[in-house]
Amino acid sequence: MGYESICAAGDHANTLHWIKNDGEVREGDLILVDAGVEVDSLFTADITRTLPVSGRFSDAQRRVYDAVFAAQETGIAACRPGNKFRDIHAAAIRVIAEHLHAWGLLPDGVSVEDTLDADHGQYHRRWMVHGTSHHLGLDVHDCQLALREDYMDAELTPGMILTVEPGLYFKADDLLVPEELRGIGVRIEDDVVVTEDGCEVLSAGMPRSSADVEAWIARVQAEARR
Ligand SMILES: [Mn+2]
Repeated sequence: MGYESICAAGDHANTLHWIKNDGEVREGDLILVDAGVEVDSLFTADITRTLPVSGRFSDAQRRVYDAVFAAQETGIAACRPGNKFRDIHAAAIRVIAEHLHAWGLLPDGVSVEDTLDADHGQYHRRWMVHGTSHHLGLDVHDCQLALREDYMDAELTPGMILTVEPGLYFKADDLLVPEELRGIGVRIEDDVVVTEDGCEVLSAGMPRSSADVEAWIARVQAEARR
């Protein structure tokens, strides 16, 4: 294992580093699995999938999942030479903010631009509490002590390996969101290598969209029954 796996069902997914990995796995809940294999070279992967325990997302779960997926797709599209590391988060968090705004979760009168304002906004951070990316290598958070100009403010260059992992987290006791969203925590994390003209998703072999995840679970369950 590349790091302590996080296996969090239901509301436990809303605790960012649920490494106790206990709790019931209930039909109708989601289970978030953040795990990576370290290979003989000592380099590690860092991948998260959020799966519906029943095999099918509920409408509310799918709405949250698809929002996170859209944010991730936008973040991945920002992984290209010429962009800065921090542009990945900026691209993904805008999509998250747009969805929260469309769902009416931002305070009255707060626009997407308002919440994205670094000094006077950031209302969305209640539900997306971490960065979208980190470098990945020998350490799961590789070079995390690097200076700002060498990390957050640095330009992406071919060969860099990064994670892209937006999420949305609605705690079971969060009275600011509709009841149907409470207890839903979703993160989707993939590993990409920056190429000459964009990036390649190294973990694309594992289904990512909600429809592909459902088809994946159905396939595994059918094989298990055989
Ligand atoms: Mn990660």
